[in-house]
Amino acid sequence: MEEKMFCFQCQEACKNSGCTLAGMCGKKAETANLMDELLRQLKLIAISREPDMELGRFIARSLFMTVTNANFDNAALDKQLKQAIAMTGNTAVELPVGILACQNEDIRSLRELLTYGVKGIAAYAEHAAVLGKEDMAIYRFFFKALQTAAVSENADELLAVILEAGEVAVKTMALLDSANTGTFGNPQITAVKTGVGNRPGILVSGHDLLDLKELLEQSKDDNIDIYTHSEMLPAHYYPELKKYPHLYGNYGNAWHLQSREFAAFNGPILMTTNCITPVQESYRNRIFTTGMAGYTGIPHIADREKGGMKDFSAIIELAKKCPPPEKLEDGTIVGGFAHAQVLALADQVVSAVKSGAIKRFVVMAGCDGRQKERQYYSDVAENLPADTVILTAGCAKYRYNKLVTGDINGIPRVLDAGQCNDCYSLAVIALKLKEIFNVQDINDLPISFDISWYEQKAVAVLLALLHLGFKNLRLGPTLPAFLSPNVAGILVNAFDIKGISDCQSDIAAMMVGK
Ligand code: SF4
Ligand code: SF3
Repeated sequence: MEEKMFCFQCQEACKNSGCTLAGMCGKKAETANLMDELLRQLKLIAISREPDMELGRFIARSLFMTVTNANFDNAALDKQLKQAIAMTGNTAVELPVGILACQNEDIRSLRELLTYGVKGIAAYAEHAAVLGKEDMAIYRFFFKALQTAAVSENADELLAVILEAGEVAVKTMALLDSANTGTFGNPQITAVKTGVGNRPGILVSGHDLLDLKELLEQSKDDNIDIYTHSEMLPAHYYPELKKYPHLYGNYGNAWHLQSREFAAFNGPILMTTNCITPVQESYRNRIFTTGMAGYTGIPHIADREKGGMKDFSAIIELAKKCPPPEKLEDGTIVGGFAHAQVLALADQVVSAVKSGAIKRFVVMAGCDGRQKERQYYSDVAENLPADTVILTAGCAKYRYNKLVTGDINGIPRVLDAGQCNDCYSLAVIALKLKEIFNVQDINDLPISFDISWYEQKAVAVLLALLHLGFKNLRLGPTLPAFLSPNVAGILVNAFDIKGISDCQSDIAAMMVGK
């Protein structure tokens, strides 16, 4: 059958090869092709224009729209494409459309690895920009990376820019960390309820904390509750958000269970970023998008005017007419272990390591997904010896954050730093431990990595970890389809990246630092 589209940017690419008729994520061919056009046009902007703040921000927002499960709205993509065409300067360069236009599979693989890393960085840069923090050096890198991904036929040159993307990813996550903590305070240890109250609720998903803050402010006198979903869970850890008594709790799990959980929620749902999945009839008339998220036929809350707030009144008014959420579970999740909080506990952590009470930290950060192979991550978490501590960030945590309980001398066995971008916090913690324990090589610390990935932010985080010198990472549940055998070989040789095997073998290997 003739291919209608080609996309292999996420872990759920069809047959771990590529989606060619429609996306496993629900992306239609028309949407995929619009995204290809948009990407081509962004590359032409990078080739034909000098970088500036306005163009940098436009590129960041446009790339964010093409991240997996962020935007399925063809009209919004078409509008963005038209703006991109208007912004493009004069150039004699003619670029073909689409990934497969590059015939050499290794060059294609390197170009796409770079492009996906930059998409992830762009999403984090946009989150920081929303909070007033922008860095021209990051935007300048977008130009360089897009130019290189567009035209370079040179594997060494592409590899060099891919490694630079890791450095820029660290810089961008640091910028976002300072934007988040500067605006909302440093995350604190917090127990978050997973049950429900008896008032109507609004469910907020995605990663945009400012959207949540403005919604909390606008709804504080309306006798309704606000719940977080998936990657919004860490909002509860921030002082400037947890101070609202009607921020009730967290509802449901990671993104891929949303169709069942949104149906049961009964009230309005706000998707602030990825990950939205095909909208079901049961909640079609009460789901909204905002920011770079979008979905055809679903109301979109407009951007804020400079200095103003978004207007969430339509969602709040709808909530008042809805029944309270149906109870899915009843318990608590403890989190808030970002770098400031963990470093405040540094003495406790160091003495637990020195006494042998903590034998090893296992970083199990990243994304969750629907493939049954991801049961591996629950199994690993559950079967890790009792003297290990799991460091996590991102929606991967839902595989085990209600499963693994208990503590080691008061230090919880699962330390949740926050959203996927808060992997930065995990790196800061590791670098601090390196200093405290006075080891030469960060890989000599008792830390293992068992990372799960799904979308392109995870690619940016992976490149960031490689830049920071971490080696010997496990990456699963499958290695990316966009890595050609040769490019995968380069990563394996240079960084000891490996796929996952079975739970018991991987645990045994990790416990001896392999
Ligand atoms: Fe397929 Fe993933 Fe691309 Fe969606 S984002 S079309 S699931 S590869
Ligand atoms: Fe999750 Fe989509 Fe990646 Fe932010 S919400 S980690 S998958």
